Amino acid sequence: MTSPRTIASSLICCKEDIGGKKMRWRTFMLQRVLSPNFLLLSALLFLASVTAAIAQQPLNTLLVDVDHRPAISLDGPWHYLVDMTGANLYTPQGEIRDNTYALNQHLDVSGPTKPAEYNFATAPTLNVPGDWNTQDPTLFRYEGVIWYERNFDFQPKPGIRTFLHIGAANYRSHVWVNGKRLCDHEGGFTPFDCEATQVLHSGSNFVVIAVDSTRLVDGIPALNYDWYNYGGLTRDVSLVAVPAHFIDDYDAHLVSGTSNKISGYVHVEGASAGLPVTIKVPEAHLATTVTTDADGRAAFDLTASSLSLWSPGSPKLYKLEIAAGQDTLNDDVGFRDIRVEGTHILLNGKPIYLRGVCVQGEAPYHSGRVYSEKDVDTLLAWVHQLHANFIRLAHYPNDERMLRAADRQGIMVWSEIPLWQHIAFDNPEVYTKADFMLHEMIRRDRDKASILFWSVANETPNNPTRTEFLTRLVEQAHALDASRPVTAALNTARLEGSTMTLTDPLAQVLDVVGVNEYIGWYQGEPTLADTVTWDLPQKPIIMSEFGAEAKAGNHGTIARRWTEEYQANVYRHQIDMFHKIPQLRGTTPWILMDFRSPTRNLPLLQDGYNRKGLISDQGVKKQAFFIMQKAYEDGAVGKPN
Ligand code: GCB
Repeated sequence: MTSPRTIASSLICCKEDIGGKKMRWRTFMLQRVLSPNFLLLSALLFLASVTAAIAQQPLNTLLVDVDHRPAISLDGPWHYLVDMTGANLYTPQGEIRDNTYALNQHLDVSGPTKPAEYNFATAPTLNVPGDWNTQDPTLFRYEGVIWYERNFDFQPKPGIRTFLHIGAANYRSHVWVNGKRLCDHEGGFTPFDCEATQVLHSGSNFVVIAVDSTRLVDGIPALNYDWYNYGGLTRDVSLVAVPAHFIDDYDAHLVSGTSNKISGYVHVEGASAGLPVTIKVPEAHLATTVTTDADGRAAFDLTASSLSLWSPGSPKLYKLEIAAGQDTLNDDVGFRDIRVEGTHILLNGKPIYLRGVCVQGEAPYHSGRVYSEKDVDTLLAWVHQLHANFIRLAHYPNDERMLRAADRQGIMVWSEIPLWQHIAFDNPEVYTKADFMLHEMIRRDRDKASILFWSVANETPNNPTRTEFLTRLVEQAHALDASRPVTAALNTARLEGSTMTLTDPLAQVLDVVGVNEYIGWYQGEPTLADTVTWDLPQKPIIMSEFGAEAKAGNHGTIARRWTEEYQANVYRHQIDMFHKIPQLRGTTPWILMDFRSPTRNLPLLQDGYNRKGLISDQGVKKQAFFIMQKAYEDGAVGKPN
């Protein structure tokens, strides 16, 4: 059943052109309070025509390439108040309150007229970015609402629009600036922007963000998942200044099958027909000027005399410069061609094998959400040491730093939305949310050459409702980005006799099929891998998960579960098995590093961590790491390329 809280949010969070290429966004901006009259009107409008109702809401655009724009960082200490019952955020019906926390920042708590029992100014602080669970021991297992607040000085400039950019907040967020409700957002791993131009003033301003990490039946992910529900403002927060009309979306990709043709588009928010847009790649001596159409969109084509194509061995990035009206935007982009031909994956026209590993966004050594260059560098250094060239970012879009680093370091990436196992596929609102998350992921990261595939889901049940839902989502991913293959990880292969057969119809709509299997851990003995044969679709296959748990330093015979020896033995048998799958084009063992999970509580062995890492959360490499490393190094798995 849909919770009232979620109905409220889905009513106000919509976008204009779900299927189209235009991709304009409306974060639900409520500068009006939810008065009964307003709610009634909204409901009537909604019933009459969702599209018409949405069209009347103010437009809010998702910014892209934010790390290349001038910005005022709002990272650092924010005051916080814990709202355990959510009573200050939600009405008893689950709607957002016209509440005082957001309005009354500076309280005279001892005065006669204000009986307030809270005060941000004297409240403790949490660091942003950062999850709250690892910053305050009393919040370690907290799931619920926390109110964040901070002051900032600001000087508005004429003709400049200012957006509050939130890199990610888990799971739902409600934003006020100077007491005015600006926007709300659902989804813990993608960015959102609230336009604050109208509410900012000279001098001291304040922002209040209520973040609710409560898991929802109709959330994505839903109630149960195998990673820690880190709550809070987990990624950077900033104020981003742009001119009145600005570049809010663009694409520049190598035309498939060529080595020197670039094609793309630029969209200028607020522009109409006839605005000149200049696109340059100076190092390749490329420049063109095109003009926007009535929707503010300008398509372009460029032909270079030659280009150094991006690849793991040569991760060449070019400076891309875009100018449109008053706005300029730079980016560092690689050009490469990724496509599927028969059972092959071709990078720049050549077949590749993806020597990969799955990676969770869990910080090495100190746990918590990854948000720093240091954490990213530690994780990617281990990926290189493994002789891997590919990471499956399971199960959600990572901090943008991870993708930038992958671009620079030549590591290829599978990027996924957190549609994990049991999702309310029969709920149309959940489809809308999934579609939003897919758009947000593609919009933020389409400029990253490292990303080879978009993944729409992990381990979903094989039934018609799920298949219809995900088929639509795959079509959507293709419509939004025709330059990348689409994948998903399936765990629906079944053992019949000695054959693992995958008949899941979802595989038919995927370009690349991910197969998760745990022979030797959840299924049979490790030696089952020796006798099993695979009946898989004639498409490129990636073994997107396999492995076993072991606590680093726990030793014993290969027959003893939880030991490094047992885990290593599972890997040996898996590696031998891979030779029996002719269309295997990649392997991503589960997982690079042990990670926190609420369901992994076996004392002395798990203690709150999923221990399938090749490396412990404290950076200790287990025997399986070296098995996989050798297999990748000497080509026992995947031919070096
Ligand atoms: C899976 C899931 C992954 C889990 C893993 C496990 O199949 O995709 O999220 O963490 O198995 O360790 O059980």
